Order: sequence, then C-alpha cells, then structure tokens
Amino acid sequence: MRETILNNTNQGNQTIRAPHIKSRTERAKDYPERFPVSDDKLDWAIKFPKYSPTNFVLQKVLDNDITKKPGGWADPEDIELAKKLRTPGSYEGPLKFDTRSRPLNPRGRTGLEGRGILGKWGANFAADPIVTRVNPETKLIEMLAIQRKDNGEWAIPGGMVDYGEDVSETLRREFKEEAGVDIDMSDAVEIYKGYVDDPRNTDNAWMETVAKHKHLSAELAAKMTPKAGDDAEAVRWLPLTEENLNKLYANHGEMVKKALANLNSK
Ligand code: RP5
Repeated sequence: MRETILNNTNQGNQTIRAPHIKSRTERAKDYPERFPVSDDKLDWAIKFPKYSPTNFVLQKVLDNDITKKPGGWADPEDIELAKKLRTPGSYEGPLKFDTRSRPLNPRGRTGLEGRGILGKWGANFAADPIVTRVNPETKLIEMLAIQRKDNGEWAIPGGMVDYGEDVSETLRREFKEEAGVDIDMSDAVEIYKGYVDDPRNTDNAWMETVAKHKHLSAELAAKMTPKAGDDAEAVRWLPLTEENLNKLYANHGEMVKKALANLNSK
C-alpha cells in the first residue's frame, strides 16, 4: 500500500508526505533480512513485544568514524559520543529516542536496527536536483537522470550535503559530479523537504532531502553534454512517463511528479 500524495488545500498547493514502504520492505546492497513490520505495527507508540530486528552496521561505516579517521564521514558507533559531537536533527520535527538513546525513525519501524550503510545516527541529509527539459523531437518532458550503481535503478542525481554546505551548492556539486553538467541551481524551485523512503533506511538512521527543480530552456539543454560520474552507472534524459516515474529510486517519482505539476500550472 502506498501512502497517497496529500493535498494541502490550506495553502492551495500540493505537499508530499513521503511513503514508508521501501524502507521496510526492500533490502539495500549487503543488507540482511528485515523483520516484518505490518502497517498496524509501524508506530513506535504501538506495543510490539515480538519485534526483534537485526542490529546492523556495515564495516565501511565503522571504518569511516570521524573520531578515528581523518576525512571520515561517519558518526562514531558509540551513540553517547556521537551526540556530544553533533545533535541529530530532522526536517520532520522533534525526534524520539529509544532506551539506548538512539534516534528513532520518524516514520516508524523498518525491521532493522543500527545504521546500515548510513554514516549518521538519525537523519542523513541529501539534496536532489530535478533538472528537466522538453525533448526537441518527441516534445516529451524529460529529466536528466542517473542510473545508481548500488541497485541499477534510475534516480534524481542527488547526493549527501557536506558539513556546513549550502543546499544550492550541494545541488550544483552533485549534478556536476554525477551527471557531468555544471548549472547554477540558486534559482531552482523547492519541491520537497523531508523524509526519503530509501531502501537503506533503518530504525535509527534514515535519509532526508531537499529537492529543487529547474526547467531548462531548449537552448540551454542543447548545450549540455551529460556524462556519468564515478557514482553513476549511466546518465540519460529520461522521458517522464508514468511508467518511468513509478520505477524511480526511493520516492523520487513523487518528487518529480510534484515538479511536473508545478511546471504544468505555469
Ligand atoms: C536518496 O539518496 C536521496 O534522495 C538522494 O538522491 C540520495 C543520496 O544518496 P547517495 O546517492 O549519495 O548515495 O535518499
């Protein structure tokens, strides 16, 4: 069951509530089985005495502990030490913590404890540049998309926000690194901010993002020569058909649908 896109009628525009489906049903690369969590057991407030998810963190995360490795990108495994260095935050509001003081996923249980492949306890912040054009031949709207190396799915060419980095800069940097194109994203329109239904999410670490949209003129799009970066298997102008949108990574399809709705309303 997918959560629906909610219409925020008060503001007269659409807001998205990211679903929490892939986070508890899919297994990212190298992940163990998730403990089954049904819709009625999602909420942390609901008692679930049988719930015994595997505690899982990849060695790569432990090896990149910032307190041990210069240039590392991960919090220390010791949550008390991690909290002394950084307070876990979230775009979703105040966080709850478990009895071991670890932050709890704001959308509820995922069937896995620990951080998996994610470096930060709590929210791991990303930025997603949605860049579209009209195909000069087919006249279809297309998005410059990358094929992810970890699971082969097509995705927005997003990436992690570096510590202290401005989101517009992350959008520009990631777009350049992953799709090989340098464009100013400072005038891009914010589409979404919050939880991402990412298959890497766990009970204690999850993805959140800011997605911004920029629609390119035919002239600007024609000048671009996209090239897949190290983190991407391939890059292409992806026609935004219903089928392609529904197959995008995580809940990227919902974000791109919102960008399209904004574009069509202009
Ligand atoms: C998703 O993971 C975000 O929406 C963003 O697209 C991406 C960032 O992670 P990496 O691509 O850097 O692994 O949750």
